[in-house]
Amino acid sequence: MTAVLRVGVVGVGVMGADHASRLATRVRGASLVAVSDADPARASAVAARFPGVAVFASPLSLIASSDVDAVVIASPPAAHESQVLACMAAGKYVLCEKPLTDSSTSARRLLEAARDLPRPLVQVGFMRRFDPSYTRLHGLLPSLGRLLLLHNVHRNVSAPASFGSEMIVRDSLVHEVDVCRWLFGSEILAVSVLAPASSSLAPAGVRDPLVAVFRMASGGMATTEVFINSQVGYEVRCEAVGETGSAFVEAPRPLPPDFVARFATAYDVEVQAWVSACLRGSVDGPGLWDGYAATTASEAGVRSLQNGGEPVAVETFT
Ligand code: ISE
Repeated sequence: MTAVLRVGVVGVGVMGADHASRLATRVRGASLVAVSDADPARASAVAARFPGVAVFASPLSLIASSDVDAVVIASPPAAHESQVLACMAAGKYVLCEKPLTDSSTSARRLLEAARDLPRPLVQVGFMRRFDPSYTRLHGLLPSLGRLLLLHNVHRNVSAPASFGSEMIVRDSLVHEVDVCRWLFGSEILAVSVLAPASSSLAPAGVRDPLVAVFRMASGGMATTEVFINSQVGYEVRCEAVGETGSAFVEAPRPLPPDFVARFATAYDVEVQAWVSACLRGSVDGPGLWDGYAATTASEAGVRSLQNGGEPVAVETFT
């Protein structure tokens, strides 16, 4: 591997453009060399902001290029499977945005394809594991005694009408799915997603807020309120309750406007950790199993929401 990791970004919407900018300006050991997007004008606009960045007409040609050592995938989830497979086939490191894919069967195909690889290549973009306030909470857990409960709040200011209730589970709640698996150090056995009265400010037909309950294999339990049209600010909080104490991730005040602002440091640390690991010849952080487990739990959450909040078992293969 070269001393500088040449990175291409596939999908330069909000998150991909943000990653492109950090790779071009502040991640040590990385150089942004290529971008690609389903909207060529958007790709050209991002490339024009940084010198020497090539625009590829297709994601697969970017992935295949000998000028690209590693790939950040920030395209829509339905495109992830073929793009991650192409990266694995080319032996290239990947940082794939969450959710890993749009279905558990698709995520499972990725896990199976990875079995033939000499070493893991894929990190999944669960950036909260890199956020200083979450890593502090994770570090405090041993002092709280056995972890019994997590209480999470996840509020966005607003979302486009296309962001339906199912997407709230797959795209937003999936962060708490990962956080709970990570903090408990345990898989989720069953998910309930309940829909209280919806806000009249949510788009017609969208159940928002939602309340999720996760039953953990450890015996603990987690509650999460997700409210993506809360109108107020971007508010993410978490309280861990153990047998001998409790600890919090507080929301910064004033509330940041969105996740790009709130988790800016987390994204920086995440992408830096990924680049540094790639340069050492490995990947770090949440991997394909975490992406698969989270997608499977989200799918159970969608089924629960459709069934009036009944608990749905999370069935991962072993
Ligand atoms: C978005 O995709 C994210 O990943 C954010 O962290 C989350 O807060 C938001 O609800 C999602 O839509």
